[in-house]
Amino acid sequence: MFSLPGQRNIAIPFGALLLSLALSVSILEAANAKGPQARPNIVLCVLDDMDYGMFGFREHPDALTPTLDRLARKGTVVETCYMQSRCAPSLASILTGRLAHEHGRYFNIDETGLNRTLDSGSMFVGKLRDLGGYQTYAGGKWWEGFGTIEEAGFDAGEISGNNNSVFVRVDEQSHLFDWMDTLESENPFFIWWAPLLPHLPHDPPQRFLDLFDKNSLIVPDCIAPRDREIYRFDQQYYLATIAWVDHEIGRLLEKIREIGRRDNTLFVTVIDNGWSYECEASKGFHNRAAWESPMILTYPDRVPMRETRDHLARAADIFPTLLDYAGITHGPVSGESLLPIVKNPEAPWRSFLVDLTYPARSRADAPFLEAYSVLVRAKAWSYARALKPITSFQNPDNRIKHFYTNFPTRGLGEEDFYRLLLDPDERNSLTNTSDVGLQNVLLTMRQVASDWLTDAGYPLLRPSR
Ligand SMILES: [Ca+2]
Repeated sequence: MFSLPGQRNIAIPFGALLLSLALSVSILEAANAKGPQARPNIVLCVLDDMDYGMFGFREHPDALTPTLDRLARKGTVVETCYMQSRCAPSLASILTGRLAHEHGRYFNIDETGLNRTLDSGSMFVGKLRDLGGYQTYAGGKWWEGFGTIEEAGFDAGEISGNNNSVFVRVDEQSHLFDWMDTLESENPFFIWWAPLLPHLPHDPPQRFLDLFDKNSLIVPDCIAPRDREIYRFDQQYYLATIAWVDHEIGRLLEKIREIGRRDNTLFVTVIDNGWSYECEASKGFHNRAAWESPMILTYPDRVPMRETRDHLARAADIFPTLLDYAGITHGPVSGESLLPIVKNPEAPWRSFLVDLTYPARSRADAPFLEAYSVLVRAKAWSYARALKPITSFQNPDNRIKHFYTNFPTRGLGEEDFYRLLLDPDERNSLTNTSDVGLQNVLLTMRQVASDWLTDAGYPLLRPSR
């Protein structure tokens, strides 16, 4: 049995846990549904490149997120959802219920053709449309290798590739709202709501900048005196961009109310990957600031209000969760439906998760598929091991670098190990600890990582083109 000091001991044998992951099937909350009218409308809101701490409900000193705070109050917040460290593998895990080494979309920038194109039948959207009678819309970030969004399961949409979208940033959702006015009332709808916000460039309308007094923003101690002024400038624009997307989520909720569908709508919000001006490296690395998001679920009378869950969720859980609420069965995936723990926090659940961090860009001359590192996350602990030398020279166009943080470097085999209750920002690695208890935890994490790599068949051969 896998258990670690300082965390709730969930009695799931490791083998049984893997078996349950492999055989995950929908619990069919809505199994008694008599027809498509009984299924909930679903909105999946995917924020792009946001700091997982910059919410009012997380008591960030300066963030203004009244809409998201209201959603958190009116629903359940799963506090720790591990996504991926970059957009492409994260979005594909959301869509397929699989991890990156299973779905094959590893890289944001793929000039060598190593990313696989997702099979349209592997994504939940088509199941909602074809099996659940959903009317489906894709807004914003969609770059999953498809020629058309119809093949992926959408009826309509306004999408972008890897560039600034019109959706929300420019059109204030007018295309989506016009589509919502045409919805058939007898059938549910699904909206993939993924504007490129609060992604760079941070160029919000002036009225959102005016919400913040640059000179009164809190500056973390880690910011050097010479950098404090530029930090305040950048942070004001980032905060204002977050306030902008929060405002647009509020407009979407108002539109759902206007068409009379709010009471039967499941609204799920996550971040695709981290991004921060603060003290830690984020996007692209194997730390919490890169991988972690809260997940906010609201569904009047169906998801508990003002509750939190400390269970470890992951991006791949979204696929079975949404289909579970929709009452649609599916084949085995690696994610697990969150519905049981949303209903009952005592329900059995995973006690750790493992994944790989990939570079931003594929490399033609690599004999194997490259991964920077393997990571293991338990409630109270995090661990990572470099699977290749990580240098600041890799992927120079996409390393995380701003005035404070360069992309971190690690030697081959170098480990990070943090006790999160005492060190939530992962600053003091305990890999050389002399404490026997901590050494035992480290040995366990190390073994979990090694066993997972063996099971996954690492090193992963390059897929054939
Ligand atoms: Ca992103």
